[in-house]
Amino acid sequence: PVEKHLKDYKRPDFNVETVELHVDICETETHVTATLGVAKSPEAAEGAPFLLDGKELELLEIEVDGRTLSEVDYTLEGEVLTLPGMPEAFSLKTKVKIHPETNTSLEGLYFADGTFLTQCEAEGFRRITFFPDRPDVMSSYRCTVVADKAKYPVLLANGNLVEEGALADGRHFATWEDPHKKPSYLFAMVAGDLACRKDSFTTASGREVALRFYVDHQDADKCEHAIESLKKSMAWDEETFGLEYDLDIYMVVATHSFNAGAMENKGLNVFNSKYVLAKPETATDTDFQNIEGVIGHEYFHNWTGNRVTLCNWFQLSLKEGLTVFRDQEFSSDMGSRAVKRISDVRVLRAAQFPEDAGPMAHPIRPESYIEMNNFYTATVYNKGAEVIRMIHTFLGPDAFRKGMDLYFERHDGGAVACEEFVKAMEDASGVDLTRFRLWYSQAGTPKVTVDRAYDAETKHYTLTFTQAVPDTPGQSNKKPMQIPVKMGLIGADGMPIPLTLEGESAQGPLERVLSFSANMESFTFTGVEDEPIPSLFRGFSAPVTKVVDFTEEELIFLMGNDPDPFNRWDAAQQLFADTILGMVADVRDDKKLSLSEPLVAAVKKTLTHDTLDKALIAQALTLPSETELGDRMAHIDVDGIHAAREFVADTLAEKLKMSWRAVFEECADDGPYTLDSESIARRRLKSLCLTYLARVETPITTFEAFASATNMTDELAALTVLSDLDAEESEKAMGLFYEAWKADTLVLDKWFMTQATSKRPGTLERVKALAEHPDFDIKNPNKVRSLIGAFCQGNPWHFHRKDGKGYDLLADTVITLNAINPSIAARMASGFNRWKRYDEERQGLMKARLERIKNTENLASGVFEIVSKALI
Ligand code: DPP
Ligand code: ZN
Repeated sequence: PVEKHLKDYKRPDFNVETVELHVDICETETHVTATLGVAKSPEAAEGAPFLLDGKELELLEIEVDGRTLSEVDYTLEGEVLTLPGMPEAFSLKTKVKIHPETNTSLEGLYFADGTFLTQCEAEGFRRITFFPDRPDVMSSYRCTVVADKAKYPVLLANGNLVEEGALADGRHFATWEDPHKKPSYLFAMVAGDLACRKDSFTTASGREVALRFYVDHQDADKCEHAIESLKKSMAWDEETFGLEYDLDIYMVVATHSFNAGAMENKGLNVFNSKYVLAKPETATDTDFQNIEGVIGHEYFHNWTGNRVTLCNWFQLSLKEGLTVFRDQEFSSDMGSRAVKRISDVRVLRAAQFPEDAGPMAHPIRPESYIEMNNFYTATVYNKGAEVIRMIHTFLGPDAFRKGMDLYFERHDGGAVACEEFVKAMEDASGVDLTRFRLWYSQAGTPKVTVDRAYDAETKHYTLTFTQAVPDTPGQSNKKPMQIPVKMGLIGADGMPIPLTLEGESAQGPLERVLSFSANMESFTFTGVEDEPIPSLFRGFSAPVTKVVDFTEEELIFLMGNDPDPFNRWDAAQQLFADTILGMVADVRDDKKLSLSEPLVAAVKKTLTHDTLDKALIAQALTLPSETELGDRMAHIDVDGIHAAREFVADTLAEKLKMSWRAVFEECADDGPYTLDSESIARRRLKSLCLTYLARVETPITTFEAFASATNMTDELAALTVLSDLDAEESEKAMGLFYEAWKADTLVLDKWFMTQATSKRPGTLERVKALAEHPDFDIKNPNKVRSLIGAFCQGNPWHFHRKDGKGYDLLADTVITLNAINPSIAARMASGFNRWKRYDEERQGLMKARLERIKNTENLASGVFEIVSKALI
């Protein structure tokens, strides 16, 4: 496999101005005729050939300007078609045969669950026709889809419908035209028998946009929330960024067979059905929130990604980091900002921090890749969004908006790099972002250590920050980053203290953003009457790990007094993590464990607080996961962490039994299900109480909660709690749940996942049995993620069994998937990425599995990239 490098990037020698596609779908083969209007670029080198990508295509015909080429006129080697000696401008026509009906990779044109559909990002278009399949080639598309009318009554492609009609033999066609130039990765087409839910949206300038949601007929009653979310997204982008939609129609197609979450194809989004379909009986509060977020995300791409696109794939974060930032802001405005921030940071810590500390660590703008699909990562997406957020923090909302306006003014219709975005922000605001740019080129999570010093005599308080950016593969001796530290100081009375820096004459504000960009830097505050407690990195103002020598008492103080809700939560998490990790050594030495009284009291105080947002209470009192705790240890002690965490949970359950019960009752509600923040918060806190209560009450009470649930949020919460219990009620509930929902594939994913993440003994054996269940399908990525993915990523204690059988399951799955769906295989293979963090015995077991995968015949390049990097 070849590695591609950012430093080798050159603009294309040939541009394709127009693309005319004719896609003739038959049951056992599909013919694609493409007519490309090509023009040589003025910068092209003398004699440069025209290069086109093609994968698994059977070339039937090839013509230039109406003349059929013979085999001496071109070469077709591997996945590249080379045409030498082309004129300045010409028309190229190719006809190829492809097989969507047997395409299990779910890239290019594929057939799944009765529908033909496409996924072209990043490099899927080359599986449909020969094309310079790179994002800096932008063209106008006209696409005609032909298929059997009875079987596939719905025929769609990007843009506007310009013609449709019947053909001989019961076939029909539809021609779509997209007036906006776009890169090939945004092409989409669909042929299927789908229900259509219609709505419309009137833009700020008064244009009416038709909204169309295409779903399976049986799912037609589950689109309401997605449609409302789309309308909210459209209005939000107009209000927040002055951005309107630009076509007369916006289509969304839902499929159960999809590699990723969703895809922003121009005017024709394709969605994983889990991010479209919902009603209270089948979807949880989290599902509803995710739908709103993903619908928003794909809609926002229309400007950040489609109108302004990428010049090459190394720049992926230009569209993804920015669009994640936009969807996070949208969700924050629709619900609770603090709760949204906490859940985003949880994701970052659970997925991105480990990635940044592992063999695949890369900057948000990677410098090389073997398989682009492997770089749709938490780093590019989530850390990328944090980088945009830091620019927002440094500039403030008004200057940030000016920067966005300038970015669109300069680059609308273009294919650009991350640099263009940073430059626009800099030019619009006058803020120098020179050092800040290191966030684009340096990988690794900076570790910031904070030392505190109070001088009672001078009333000076000094914070000294030290940063270390760890070495990552291919990068060492890094430069210090520019880090925004949003902070405040809190007095013993819980009141904020004015922040006057040394040398300032006027009294400072109560909160400020320090810019820390050296290896070590001190900030001295004057006029501080008594020693304060600092609240640092408020709202998680930078994607770093902070090390502050807070005592238990100080963390409890912050948990109860910090005016920043994010930091209250973070203090609670730090307190739990310190406590649990502090016990791991005692577990190893078989010592008796005990939980501190002040901690128990602090938990009780938070739990029974009568003015705090219930959602924040629930978040604060959710213990850090075993994975997250492991990540805080240099050498992960799987069994020690499990035992210590269970002990803390059991003890809190026992000691605060009455409170959990009282709050549980208080949160109960028999009214109809509503999706407002308050109701969501109430259900969340109720579920948390249930998890603690199940540790001390009989399984019958949990079963009753399950049986009496009237919505999926409560039902799944109870089922999840039951799934951990080694009791007959657990089996009984699983059986009832299956019987009730066996016709709904998305609900069955929850059934698989709940069993895969269970703490009960024998979970691995059950997962293996479930992989043989008639409702499991290795070809369906949602099923693979729900069962095998959930087990390997979300159940560390069982996955890391000492007999290596968990590892065997993962290796076997990767090898099977390698031949079916390489992109999902690669993703699964990354489950071994942290292998060096475990004890020697486990390291040996995982290494052997990695080697077994590496030695598989016909290993896909993406899987090769993951396992070979892991083995270095
Ligand atoms: N571009 C897509 C998204 O993130 C990824 N498939 O929305
Ligand atoms: Zn995206």
